[in-house]
Amino acid sequence: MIRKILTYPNPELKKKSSPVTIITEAVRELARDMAETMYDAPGIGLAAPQIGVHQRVIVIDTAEKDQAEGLITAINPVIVHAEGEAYEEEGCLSVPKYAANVRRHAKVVVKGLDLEGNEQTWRAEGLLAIAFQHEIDHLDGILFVDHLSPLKRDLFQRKARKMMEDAGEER
Ligand code: GNR
Ligand code: NI
Repeated sequence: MIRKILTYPNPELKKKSSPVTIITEAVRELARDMAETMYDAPGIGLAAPQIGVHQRVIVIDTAEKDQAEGLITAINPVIVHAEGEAYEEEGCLSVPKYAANVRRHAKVVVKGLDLEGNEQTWRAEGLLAIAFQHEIDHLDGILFVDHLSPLKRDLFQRKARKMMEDAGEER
C-alpha cells in the first residue's frame, strides 16, 4: 500500500524514532509499504517517520544511479564506521522542490537487522553512503536542511514560507 509522505514543516518529521524490538508481520508490512511508496515517488530512499511511523526502519535503492545493490531494508541501522568527506547535492521527498549541497562522510559501514532479523553489515560509498546517512538522520528527526549554513537555511525557510503562502492564496 502506498502511504502518504509527510512534508516540511510537519512536526512529526522532527521526532526521534524508537528501535524495533521484534520483527513482527506488521514490521514486514511496514517495510513493504515503504518500498512501494519509495518506488512510486520515485525516490532512492525512505525512512519510516516520513510516513508518520516512528520506528527505526529505512529502505534504500540506488541501483538505478549507482553500484547495483537493489533494495536494502535496514532495521535499527547504526553507522559503525565513517571516513572521508563528500559534498553532494541532496533532495528529500519530505522537502519538495528544494535541493542543496550537504557535507557528509564519503564512506560508511552500517550495521543493522534485515527483515529476517539477521545482523547485516553494509559497506557503502558514493550515493549509497549518502543515502544511508540521509535516511538514518530522518530516524533522529534531522532533515538535510538542518545541515545547511545559517544563511542558506534562512534562505530555504523564506522560500518554504513563500511557497506555502502562494499555495494558500489559490484557495
Ligand atoms: O530520493 C531521494 N534522493 C536523494 C538524493 C540525494 C541525496 C539523498 C536523497 S534521499 C531522497 C529520498 C528521501 O527523501 N529519503 O529520505
Ligand atoms: Ni529524505
